[in-house]
Amino acid sequence: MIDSRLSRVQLTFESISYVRRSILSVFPTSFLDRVAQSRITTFYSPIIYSVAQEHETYHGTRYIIGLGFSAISSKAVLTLELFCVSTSKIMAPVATKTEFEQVSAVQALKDEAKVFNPFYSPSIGDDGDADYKYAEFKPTFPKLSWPPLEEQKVVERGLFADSQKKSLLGAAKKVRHYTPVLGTELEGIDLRQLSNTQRDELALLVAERGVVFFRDQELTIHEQLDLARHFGPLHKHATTPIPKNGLEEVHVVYNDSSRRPDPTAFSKLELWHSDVSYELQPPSITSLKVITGPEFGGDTLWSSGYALYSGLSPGFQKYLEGLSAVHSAVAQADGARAAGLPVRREPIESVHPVVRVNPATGWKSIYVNPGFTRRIVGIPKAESDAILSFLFHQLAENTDSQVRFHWEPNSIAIWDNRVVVHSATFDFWPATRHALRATPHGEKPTSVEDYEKQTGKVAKDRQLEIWKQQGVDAQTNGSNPSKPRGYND
Ligand SMILES: O=C(O)CCC(=O)C(=O)O
Ligand SMILES: [Fe+2]
Repeated sequence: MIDSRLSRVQLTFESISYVRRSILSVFPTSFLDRVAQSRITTFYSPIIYSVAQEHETYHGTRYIIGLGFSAISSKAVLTLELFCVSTSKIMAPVATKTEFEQVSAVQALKDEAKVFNPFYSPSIGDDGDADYKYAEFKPTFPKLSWPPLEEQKVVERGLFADSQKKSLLGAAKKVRHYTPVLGTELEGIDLRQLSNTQRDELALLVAERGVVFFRDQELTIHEQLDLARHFGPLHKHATTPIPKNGLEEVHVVYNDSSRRPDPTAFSKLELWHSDVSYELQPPSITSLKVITGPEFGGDTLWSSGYALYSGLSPGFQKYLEGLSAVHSAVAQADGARAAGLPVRREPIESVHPVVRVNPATGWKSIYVNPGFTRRIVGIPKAESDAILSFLFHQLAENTDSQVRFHWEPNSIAIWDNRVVVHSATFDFWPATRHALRATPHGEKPTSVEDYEKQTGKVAKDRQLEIWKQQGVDAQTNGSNPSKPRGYND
């Protein structure tokens, strides 16, 4: 129903009562009469839009002013929007004016927005918003054709790092661990200024902590790509959008009010993934920078494959260490084609070890993910289904081994796709959220057996190593099966 959004102003107020006073001082009472006044004083839902007034300014066109309110704890955000709606599109017949006035702007937005499955990164119409600060980074899907990827040389930078990471951690104002298992924020670091020594230490820190966060990062996408190149040759995604400026190594994440997540099209479980794990050399130290984001919502979660491994019984760990699984790009490519989008490189399927060893840490991690892992090979299908389902649910449901990050514009997360899976949230529609990813290839995933043969070292369980360092004499899981189980209360 909305032909175009003419303008949008967002103001943040210290309190809700101040919003009310401001509205009263700006708008005539006749205007406010049309807005449900009770809503202004008592709104509980995060966003309430009310269509407030209409004008017939010129032939066939109505202007509608939409008022949006959102409340975040003690702060209040007021959004004023001017929509342009052509009368031909307004539901006919319009029974009464009162009825028309009750059409909420949210409904209008819903009618207008395409629903989408976020897993397939569908196309987005160009809204001609050339004034948008990051217009050159909006998504596009050029019809390109790339050959299959060949084996690439990767040098593990984490192996060059000092184990104490003094150069990097010493430069940080604060090192803030989010959970014992994963997620660390470094404050006071400017990623543009890192020396190669600090970059190597960052590689090791990310391999250890799974994901590392930075805020207020001014680095450009070119600088972000340069940093990624330090860790490995850059990956180009076969189906997801690149920015309009043509940088083929950049994966664009973009959603705005014109598209709304379709809850019937995907499950939260399948959204958990490790990026492009179907590649022969899936990514290692990957970065995502949010350039535009909602004030609240749009968080991303990561879940630790090290912790998943550590939480299993020794017999099951050993069993999984001998298995491999198929990771497939086929569904992603099919989804792109079904949406009428180009597939720039033919989809592939790769077989990777179910337990892989991170070469920087020597720690073992479960390497399967709901997004792309389809089948454990060499065992009955039913057994594969049951094991994968169990592992997927552990990744998605074990909140003790997850971390959740709330982004601000210029936040950057750098994660090790070899040892964590991640999942975005889609709770922020109709706000705009825009992010850019740089993705270096890692090594071909290494099984425990191959790692131990190649390095002469014994691959380790992260949790046991940490307990050992702390002097804790911990029993391995399931070593005392006769112990009675506790109950919830
Ligand atoms: O939007 C996000 O937070 C993450 C999207 C994603 O999975 C990715 O870019 O790898
Ligand atoms: Fe991802």
